[in-house]
Amino acid sequence: MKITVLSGGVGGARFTRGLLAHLRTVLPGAPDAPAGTTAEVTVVANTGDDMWFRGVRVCPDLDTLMYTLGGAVHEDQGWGRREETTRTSTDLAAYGLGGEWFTLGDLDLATHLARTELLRTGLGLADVTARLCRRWSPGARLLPMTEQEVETHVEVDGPDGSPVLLHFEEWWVRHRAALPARRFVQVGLGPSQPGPGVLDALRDADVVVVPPSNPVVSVGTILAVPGVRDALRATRAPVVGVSPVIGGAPVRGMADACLRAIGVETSAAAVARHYGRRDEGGVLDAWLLDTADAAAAEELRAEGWVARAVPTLMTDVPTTARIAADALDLVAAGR
Ligand code: GDP
Ligand code: FO1
Ligand code: CA
Repeated sequence: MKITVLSGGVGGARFTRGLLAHLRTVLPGAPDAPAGTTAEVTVVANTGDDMWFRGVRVCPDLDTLMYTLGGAVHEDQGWGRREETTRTSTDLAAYGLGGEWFTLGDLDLATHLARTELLRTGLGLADVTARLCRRWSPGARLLPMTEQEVETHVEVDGPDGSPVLLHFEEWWVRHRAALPARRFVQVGLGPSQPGPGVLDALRDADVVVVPPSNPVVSVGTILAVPGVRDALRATRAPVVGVSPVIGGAPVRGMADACLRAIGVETSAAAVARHYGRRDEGGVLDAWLLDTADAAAAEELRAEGWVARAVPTLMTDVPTTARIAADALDLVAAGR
């Protein structure tokens, strides 16, 4: 079975880790494995958060995926390396170059240096990512949504009221998404193309999962790459989404600020309607949401959605494996 996941950073990475754990229980050799079961997971990752910083290329969502699936992530933080130190960034700050709001950990820096060196040899980001993943064996194929430099910027009010564009990371990390966003702009999107393997991964999938990732600046950015939304709409595979909103809150992070900027309410039903159903011009066939939103599930079903409410808090890997199993089960009937 081929499964393709469209992922941002922490939410998508944790979900995919659970998905892989679930698949290990149904693969050959596992106690309850149906004969001949194989699974191949491809993750199409958002690269809109990427930026050049201190001369190196930083790819937050790809690295969060790589570290989480490779067992190296800083678990409490959700991103970056476990047992990380920040001596280099602290020392750099003494030069007063600015940009001290963004910290590159000492171990994490090795990843950015390796990536930058490989990019400089002329390799594309897909090959570079595959090369970095050789070290971490994430158990899934990680594909950048595009190899071009598409970077999300946020338009905010400048001091004199005129619009100012900030890189997404500056808005998110430095300002904690507290500056009201007028809109998101994906700089470089127009001429960009899906990365190698992305369209094939959507076309050839048996199931596509939209995990509980930020619907605006993670999944929304992937869908905005020319050709991706159409490929998702055209795939024969069922597309199931998992709500990143529980009980009107984004669980962790500031995704509500992103939803507000595009005029979408922070609720599981509103996010489902924002993605839309494929039979109505959207991208989803089914929606898994939390038991806290059972009433919303009922409402969506009355509108014709395939929707189910289950516990969706990704507290640990076994619990997340259960969520992944529920997502696959929701669309299994049509497979
Ligand atoms: P980011 O790139 O690190 O912001 O990560 P993603 O875009 O992949 O996902 C972030 C979103 O995941 C958050 O805004 C939350 O809405 C959602 N999320 C995080 N943890 C959970 C969880 O345990 N359960 C659910 N349902 N959603 C979660
Ligand atoms: N998040 C922070 O809140 N502060 C940081 O200094 C920071 C540095 C950083 C470096 C590399 C990396 O891959 C991620 C990093 N993050 C940091 C997390 C991250 O950039 C954001 O949480 C996501 O991009 C939001 O989706
Ligand atoms: Ca992200």
